Amino acid sequence: MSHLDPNAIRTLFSRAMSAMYRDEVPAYGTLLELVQAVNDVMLAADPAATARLRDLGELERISEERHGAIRLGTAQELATMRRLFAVMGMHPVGYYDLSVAGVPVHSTAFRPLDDAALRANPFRVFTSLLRLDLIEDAQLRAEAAEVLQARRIFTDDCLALIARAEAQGGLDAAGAEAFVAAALETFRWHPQANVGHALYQRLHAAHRLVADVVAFKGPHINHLTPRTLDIDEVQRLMPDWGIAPKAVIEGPPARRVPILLRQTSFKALEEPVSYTDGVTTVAGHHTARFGEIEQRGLALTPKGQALYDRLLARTREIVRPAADGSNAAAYRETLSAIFADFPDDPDTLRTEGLGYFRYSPTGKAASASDLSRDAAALVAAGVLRADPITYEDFLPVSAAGIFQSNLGDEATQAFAANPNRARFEADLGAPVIDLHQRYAEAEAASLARARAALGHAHA
Ligand code: OOG
Ligand code: NI
Repeated sequence: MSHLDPNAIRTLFSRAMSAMYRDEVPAYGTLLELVQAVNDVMLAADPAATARLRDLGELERISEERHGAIRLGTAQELATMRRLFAVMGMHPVGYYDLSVAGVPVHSTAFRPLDDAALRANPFRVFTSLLRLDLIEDAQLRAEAAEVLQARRIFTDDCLALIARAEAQGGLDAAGAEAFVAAALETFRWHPQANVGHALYQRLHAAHRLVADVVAFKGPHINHLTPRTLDIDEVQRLMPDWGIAPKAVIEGPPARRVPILLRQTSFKALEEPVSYTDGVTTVAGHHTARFGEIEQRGLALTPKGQALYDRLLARTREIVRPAADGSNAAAYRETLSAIFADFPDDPDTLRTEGLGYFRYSPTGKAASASDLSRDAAALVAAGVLRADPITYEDFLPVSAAGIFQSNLGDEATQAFAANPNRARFEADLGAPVIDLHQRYAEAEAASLARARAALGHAHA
C-alpha cells in the first residue's frame, strides 16, 4: 500500500482548516484578501526581493502559509494532539512559558522540521496547555478538572485513524482524506457550551482563558494567521478594509533586514453561545476567536536572541503599550530608538554571529587554498553566498501580547514567572525539540554541502 506523504496530508489539513475558519469567521477571509493584495503589490514593485524569495524556495509557500492556535485542558489531550500532528509531519518545537505575562498556560508549537517539509508547507499550530495549578480557588479548580476529564475532544474515527497511521507507518490517500475530515472536528467552533452559565461566569471571573478552555466541548481554533511581506502596510490598510487592528505591532521594529517575527491582530469577536447545566439554558456570549497576520525574518542565534530580549525589555521599561492605543506612537518611537543598537545589515548580523544563514556556492571558482578558509572568508571572497534562514517559531512576549489584546484589559493579571518545562514534557509524552539546535543544524548542513560542491568543482 502506498502512503501519502505527510507533507501532503498537512497541506490538505491546512486548506480544510482555512476553509472552515473562513466560513466561521468572515473577517478572516477579508484579511486573507488584504494580505494577498499587499503581497502582490510588494512582489510587483520589488523584483529583487521576488527573485530572492524564489531562490530560497519561499515564493510558492507564501500564499499557502499560515499558523493557527489552540488551547488544551488536560495532559491526555496534549499527548493525543502530539500523535495527531505527527501524522501530518508536525512536531513540538520550543517551550513557551506565558505565566510571566499573566496567562495561565504553557505552550509549544507543532510544526514541520526540515527544510524540504517547511518548503512544502510550513503550517504550524501554537498549542497551549491550561495550568489549573495557577488558579487560586481550590473548589473551582476541582470543578474545572472534573469538566475537562469528562469531555472527549477527538472523535472515535480520528483516534482509530491516528492508531492506524502509527501501526502502518502512514496513511494511504483514502485514509488521509478520512483523517483530515475527522481531525477537523476537534478544531470546530461549538455554539453550545459544555457548562451552565453560572459556572461559565465563575470560570470567567477566575481568568477569561480558563473559561475559554473549560466551558467548551473542544479546542476551537482561535485564529489562523497568514504571512505578509509588509506588515506595516497591512496594519495601515486594515481600517480601510473594515478591520480594527490592535494598537501596536508586536515584536521588533520595522528594519532593513527583518528579524524574527512581527505580528498584529484584530480583536476577538463577541459570539453568541448557549450555556446549559442540563436544567437551565441561558443565551449568552463569549469572545475568543480573532484574526492575526505575521511577517517573518531572520532566525537569531542565542546571542542574537539575548540581544533582542535585552532591547525589548529596555523598551518596555520606558513605555509599555497600552491596550487602548493611547501611547502607540511613543512605543513605536522608543522601540525604534532602542533597537538602533541591533545591527541592521546582513554582513554584520552574520559576522557577529547574531543570526543563522544558509550558505551556497556563487559559481565563482575557488582556489585550492580557499578550501581551508572559514565561511566568512569564503563569503568575503565571493565564493559563497549567505542567505538569511527564516524564523519558523514564536516569541513569548509577543504571544502574551496577542493573548492579552484578546482577553481584554481587565485580564491583565500577574502570576509569578513559573516555567515548568519538565511537567509540560511529561504531559506531552515527549521532549520538546530545541529550536536553536534546528537552525544551527540547517546552517551547518548548508555549509557542508556548499564546501563539498566547491571541493568537487575544484577536483
Ligand atoms: C495563542 C497566542 C500566541 C502567536 O502567534 O504568538 C500566538 C493563543 O491566543 O491561543 O498564536
Ligand atoms: Ni498567532
